[in-house]
Amino acid sequence: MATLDDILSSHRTGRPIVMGVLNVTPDSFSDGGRFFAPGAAVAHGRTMVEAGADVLDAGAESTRPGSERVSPDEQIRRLEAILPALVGLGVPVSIDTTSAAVAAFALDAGAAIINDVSAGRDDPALLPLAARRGAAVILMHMLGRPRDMQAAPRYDDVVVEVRDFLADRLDAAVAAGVPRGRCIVDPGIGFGKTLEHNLALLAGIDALAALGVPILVGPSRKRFISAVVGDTGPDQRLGGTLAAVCATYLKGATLFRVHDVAPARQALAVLRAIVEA
Ligand code: HH2
Repeated sequence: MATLDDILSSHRTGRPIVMGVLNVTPDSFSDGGRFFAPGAAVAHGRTMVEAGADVLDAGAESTRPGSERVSPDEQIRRLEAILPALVGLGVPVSIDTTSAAVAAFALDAGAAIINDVSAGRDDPALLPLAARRGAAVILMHMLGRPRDMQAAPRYDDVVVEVRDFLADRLDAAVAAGVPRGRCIVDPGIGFGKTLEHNLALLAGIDALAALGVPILVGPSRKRFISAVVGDTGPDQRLGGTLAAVCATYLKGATLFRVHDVAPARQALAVLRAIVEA
């Protein structure tokens, strides 16, 4: 079982960290509605911990392409029934939100990490909150907003632009008082990116290592997989998910946000054994 310190030093130790996705939403792209009821959500969290999740990422707002915003009050309403029980499972809990009010509520309930897909741009109070509360922060790249991000994403050099964006957001976090050692970066697979952009980022993930903080990737069940292999439903994308997890681990990513914890854990255990042989 990994501690928060294990997670934050994983880029130095090479320890692969599996983050299990828990969407408490009616509309998430791959598992919308399945874990909306509190009992089902907590049971799924327990199943993921038993399967080897090092951290659970709970979110109450879908960020799938085209999704609409969920108010902070409604996010808190969805989370209050489950967060204490999730924290009680004994692994660090991360809160997937761009709202400082929701993050503050989750930290009060025992969450340790704020996963902000806007990297502190949506709510100016979020990074100062993380600083005050000593929380770790995941800073993710996104071009545009979920409602319109897939309209026509354009980059001159996607790897360089994502790296520079994340360097700027790291500076913003540090300026707000969050120690660099409590930050994690994420290229934001599928957030304002075409297939070519996603593949270039997965292939070039080592360019982010120069930032000197752990790298998280979230390829799980995403649409780029069917863009490669032909149309498949989200729950038919495990093979593609594992390919992206393994390829990026070999290039320095150490945190993997996945829906299918046991297969990811097994793939990473074997991959690490091969690397160390
Ligand atoms: N992807 C999703 C949501 N949050 N957070 C980070 N840091 N990185 C990601 O790649 C990422 C994320 C989208 O996946 P999911 O939670 O399964 O779907 P939805 O946003 O529809 O709830």
